[in-house]
Amino acid sequence: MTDPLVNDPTPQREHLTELIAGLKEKEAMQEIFRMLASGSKPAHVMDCCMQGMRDVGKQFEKGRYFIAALIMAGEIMRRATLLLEPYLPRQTHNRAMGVILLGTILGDIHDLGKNLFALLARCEGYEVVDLGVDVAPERFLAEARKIGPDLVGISCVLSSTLPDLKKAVELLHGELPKGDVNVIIGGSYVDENVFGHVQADHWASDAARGIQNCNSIIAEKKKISGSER
Ligand code: B12
Repeated sequence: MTDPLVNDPTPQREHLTELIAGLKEKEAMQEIFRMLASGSKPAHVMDCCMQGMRDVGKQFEKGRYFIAALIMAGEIMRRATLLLEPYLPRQTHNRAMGVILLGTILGDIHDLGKNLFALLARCEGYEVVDLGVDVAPERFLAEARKIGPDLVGISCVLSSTLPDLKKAVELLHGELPKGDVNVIIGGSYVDENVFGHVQADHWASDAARGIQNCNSIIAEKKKISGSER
């Protein structure tokens, strides 16, 4: 069976992408309604939105868009996520799948990707404790000690935050009992190189893959604790 959250690797460029790239908020919302009503998968609609957001970023880099455009794009994406939410499949477990402590790293106030990951994680049955944005490495550690999560998810979009991302992972690995907590990092700045540099346990290029990783980590944890009994 195909996973409704994971998309085809090469989605076509759609009208919705153009609308978001052009910051056409009203038309973009209408297009999302139209796509969902005509049976498009939520994951596909989300991919179109993400592509539009990347285009906004490129225009900003080229100096064709300014900060106001980033703010508008952020608002469009927030509304798009609200429209998509009712269409996401929800798991109903008696017990939570596990607990994820989540936040965006210090210095970074981007939260749309983190919120999307939190939304998908809750749909999957996880309990998510969201610390918000601009979270210091020490706070990740203090909250992890208090809550005892199965996983810590850290979102990172800005390159300037790399030292704090590394510090957060080091603190969590160094100060908590070995193997207690798995750290998963994500966000548009995170790639294989960043992952290697900060030495987190897992990384994901998008939220849906992040959830798949979390499921594998939890399944592995359950296998280990079962064989230790
Ligand atoms: C919208 C936006 C903003 C909005 C954010 C609004 C908000 N509430 O989040 C505002 C206006 C605040 C903003 C500000 C800035 N921004 Co900005 N912004 C963007 C933009 C256009 C879109 C980001 C976005 O929301 N994408 C949609 C979400 C859904 O995607 P995402 O974050 O990648 O998340 C997905 C995955 O990465 C993953 N994921 C995310 N987190 C996690 C966590 C885990 C655990 C997992 C598993 C997965 C995961 O799941 C998500 C869904 O698949 C990007 C362009 C881009 N290419 O991304 C620039 C961009 C990120 N911004 C940029 C910059 C430079 C800035 C500013 C410094 C601009 C300025 N001069 O002030 C400030 C920094 C403010 C700060 N201190 O954080 C640069 C960053 C460059 C870099 N690598 O350092 C970018 C790339 C634009 C560019 N090309 O230059 N920005």
